[in-house]
Amino acid sequence: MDKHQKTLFAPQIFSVFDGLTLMSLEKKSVSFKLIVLGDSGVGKTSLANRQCRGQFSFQMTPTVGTTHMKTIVQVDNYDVELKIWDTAGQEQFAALVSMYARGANVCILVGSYVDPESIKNLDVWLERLHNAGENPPIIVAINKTDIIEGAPMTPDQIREEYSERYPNLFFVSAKTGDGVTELFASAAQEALRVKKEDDNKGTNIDISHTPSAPKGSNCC
Ligand SMILES: Nc1nc2c(ncn2[C@@H]2O[C@H](COP(=O)(O)OP(=O)(O)O)[C@@H](O)[C@H]2O)c(=O)[nH]1
Ligand SMILES: [Mg+2]
Repeated sequence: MDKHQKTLFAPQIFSVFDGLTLMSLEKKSVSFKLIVLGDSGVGKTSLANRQCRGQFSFQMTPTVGTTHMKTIVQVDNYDVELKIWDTAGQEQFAALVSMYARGANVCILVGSYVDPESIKNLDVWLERLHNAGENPPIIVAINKTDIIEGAPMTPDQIREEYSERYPNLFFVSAKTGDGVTELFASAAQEALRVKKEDDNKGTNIDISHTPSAPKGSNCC
């Protein structure tokens, strides 16, 4: 190869290499519907507030109807947007679960560490979800773990009883923020996993390939 050929060749190699590098580094964006279910007062709204706004308050006004918050979680080379559908957990709302849960990509079931009844009721909420014909991946959050006094079961006891049924089990506190990032990261990961499985099955699902969203905020 003479000198002239070398100079012609090199830029071609680099342009192919650059193209491949850019393709593999390209960020993808995807958006999911996340629903939060559980008894009233367990901290569903507080967990969404902690994740989306970095805030916590003891003076929560009970959620009426549904509210929406958004958070963006990075999973691999995806910006995963979670649209959080937060709703009241009152019994009278249970009849509306089917409307609320329609098309949910992932569900966080919330129980309170200091309210064993609310943990037992995780099964009830799951049944309502299934009765509504929805079968999204489930993540369980046992919230209020900052309250040590009055907790009837230890985390180990809860794990022993529930982790077989609910392998994605997180102990969290909306008050201190403990475990909350991991909780929503797991929700994003599960939703993405299921979506990729569906894509591989050839289901027609819209994942938009867009450039990276601005970094720095995981907030609404
Ligand atoms: N100590 C403590 N209190 C919490 C926590 N999360 C929520 N709360 C309180 O529990 C009450 C009910 O919370 P809320 O988010 O409205 O529950 P929701 O009805 O499930 O949406 C409020 O007074 C919250 O401040 C937590 O992690 N620790
Ligand atoms: Mg609420």
